[in-house]
Amino acid sequence: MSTNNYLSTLKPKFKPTVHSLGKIPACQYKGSLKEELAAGTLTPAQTVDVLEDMLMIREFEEMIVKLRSGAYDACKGYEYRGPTHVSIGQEATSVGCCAAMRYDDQITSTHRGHGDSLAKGCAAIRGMSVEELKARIPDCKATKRKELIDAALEDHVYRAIAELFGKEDGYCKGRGGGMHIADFSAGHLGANAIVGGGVPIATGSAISSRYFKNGKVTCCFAGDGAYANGVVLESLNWAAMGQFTNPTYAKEPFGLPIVYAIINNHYGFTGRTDGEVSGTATVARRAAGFADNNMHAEVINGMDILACMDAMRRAAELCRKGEGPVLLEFDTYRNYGHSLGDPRNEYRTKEEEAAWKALDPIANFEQQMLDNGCITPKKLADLKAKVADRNARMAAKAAWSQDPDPADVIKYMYTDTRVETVPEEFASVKPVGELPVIKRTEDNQITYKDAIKEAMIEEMLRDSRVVQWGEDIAEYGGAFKVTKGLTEAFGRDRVFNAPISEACICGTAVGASMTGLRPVVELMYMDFGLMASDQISNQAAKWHYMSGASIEVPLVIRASVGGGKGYGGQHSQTLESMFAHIPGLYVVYPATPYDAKGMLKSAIRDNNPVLFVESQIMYNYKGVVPAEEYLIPLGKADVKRAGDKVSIVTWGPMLYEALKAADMLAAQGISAEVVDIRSLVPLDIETILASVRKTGRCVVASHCVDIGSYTGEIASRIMAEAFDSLDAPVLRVGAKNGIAPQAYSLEDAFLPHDRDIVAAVNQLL
Ligand SMILES: Cc1ncc(C[n+]2csc(CCOP(=O)(O)OP(=O)(O)O)c2C)c(N)n1
Repeated sequence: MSTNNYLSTLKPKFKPTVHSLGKIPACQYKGSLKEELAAGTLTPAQTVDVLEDMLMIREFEEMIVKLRSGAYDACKGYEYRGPTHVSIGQEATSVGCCAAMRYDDQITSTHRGHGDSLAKGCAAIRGMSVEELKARIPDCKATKRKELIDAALEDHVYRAIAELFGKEDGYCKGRGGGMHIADFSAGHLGANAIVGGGVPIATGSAISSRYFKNGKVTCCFAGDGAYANGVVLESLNWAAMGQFTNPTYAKEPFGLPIVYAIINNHYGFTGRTDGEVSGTATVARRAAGFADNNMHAEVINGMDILACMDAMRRAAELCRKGEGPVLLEFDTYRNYGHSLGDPRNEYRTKEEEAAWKALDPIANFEQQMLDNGCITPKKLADLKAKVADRNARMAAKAAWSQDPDPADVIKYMYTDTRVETVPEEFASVKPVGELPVIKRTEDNQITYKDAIKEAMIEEMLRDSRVVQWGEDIAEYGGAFKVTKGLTEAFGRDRVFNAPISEACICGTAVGASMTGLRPVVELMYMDFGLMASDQISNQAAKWHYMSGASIEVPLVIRASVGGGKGYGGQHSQTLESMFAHIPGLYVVYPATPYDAKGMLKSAIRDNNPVLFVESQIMYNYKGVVPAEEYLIPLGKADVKRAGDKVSIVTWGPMLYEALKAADMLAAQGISAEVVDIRSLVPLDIETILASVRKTGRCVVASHCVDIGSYTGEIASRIMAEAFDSLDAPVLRVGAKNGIAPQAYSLEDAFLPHDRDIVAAVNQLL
């Protein structure tokens, strides 16, 4: 094995000193439209564009307000059902940020994200080439750029309203709705209804940009309320970690190209961030806790589009130079309440609202445009009429457009694609060091752990998009040494240490996988997956469906189960049943070294998110594993032992108990068939049913605690689909409905054994 290139010596430093937290500038923009025009940073035509975009957003959200009271004439009779989180008052921030970025840069947004979505789409469309525009709106016959842009903007409003209305023509085919709207073709990586949920995703997309060196910046919009949430703070820590910039670790130091754009409208749902539910006067001060340069933090007047554009321009430039991450706090206001059901009077005053309304970002910018000759009063009136008319026509068209077919309710849950052929640019992988040697016995046996490592080596050699992160997985090789040697072989850009943040380990993988990487991430113990349950269950599992299949999330989460080692209640749980309950995820649990290698390779090539469960007690189990390439498809059970009197259906380490039980039953003259399902989702129910139809009796066994176990799901399907073949009810064997204890005597009593399976079979017979 090659030596570790990444070692540096830590010296004790106990000299008395005082750490300075530095300064965070606020509202320093001193420019004016006149100066921007004179400097050429803005042209009169661009001012019209950004004004049009702000008007489009205002019109869109006022439509929602009017729809609620039945006062929107354009689609009279249409009843809007859905959330009403409007961002009226915040338009300068959305449009200013998006207009100041490159058109192919990326954003993530929030439940209050109509403004961000519309702004990003507009900015992307305005930056597209004629060819890109034609590809976006193939039915449009126009050829001139200006006409194509107008048509694309109209289509943009239409598809955004259609999504809000839950229509098939919407950006996400009505599966996402306004709170989960996304348009990946315009760099919009999704709005998120989980407060803070999109922040690690944005961070992951910046990992992709850094890795691919594509110059893209991600702007992560999130509210002030979100900055109380753990996963958001964990994301800041992640983005700022030294590993990306410290030459000890980074061959080419380059900070993550991400701008955390805090939309500080001063309220969470109703809780006031400054002075009530946080202890700092500015949210931007959070940055001081994560990076010695305060992440270049600034507070910006978010009511002034010029200040927003100026800040975002500078921030994106820093990111493109490798000096990210950057944190910008946009001080702004939401004129309405949390939603239209919120009357606001319990927690804020009319005076306050009036003071902010006087700073209305649209009215003020219009005035500056008039003052500086960017627009005439007549042209301004025409522009407003054009925007209102376009929105109204598109709303009417959307309201009466086609609803998704109820028969398609679970269409798009999974994708059936995988990487059959690696594109050439990713296929020629040269390791940067020696590959770890996998030790084989004379009869070609290797350990389960090495089988996993061999799969990873093969897949990393095959496809440079396969990258890994997890706690301590670099030189140390992970808590169980599964990744030992991979950093030396492939470099720190491809195998790096994660901070202790399971939510970010999984959440960044989601963002990275949406933007071209194929991450394989490690959860040291499956129990810690609960820390990441939002990112696994609400994000990884749902984005393919919620986006109407416009994005795939090809990632693998390797989760290691500690049960059976005397590690007690928080390091021993077998939780695959819980995750199998979440539609959108694949959940697999191979039990043999042969299956582990073949299935991990399939998981890495698959374009669905896969939870790949491993067991620590099996890591040193040996089995014959060909050194050559082979794949085992996900969702295929394997009959590990044939029999005809009873079926034992199982997975994971319980397979070994089932095989011992089958031996014990054979001694009693009972022939047991052992079916290893290998994959919970997708489940190969046919192989199970075929076995049960042959034997007429079945015991389903696993290490999961019985209550809510997937064994119950399998038992109920057998009873529903093979009832006529059954000679007895299906029985289940699992761990006791308790908490894994540390004491050996107790853990032994807690976990299910061969004897429990034998007892169940005897009961059946
Ligand atoms: C994790 C989570 N907790 C609570 C909620 C309910 N909720 C929706 S919006 C919101 C307030 C969010 O405040 P902020 O991030 O400042 O955004 P704003 O609504 O002000 O735009 C809350 C508590 C949620 N959607 N997600």
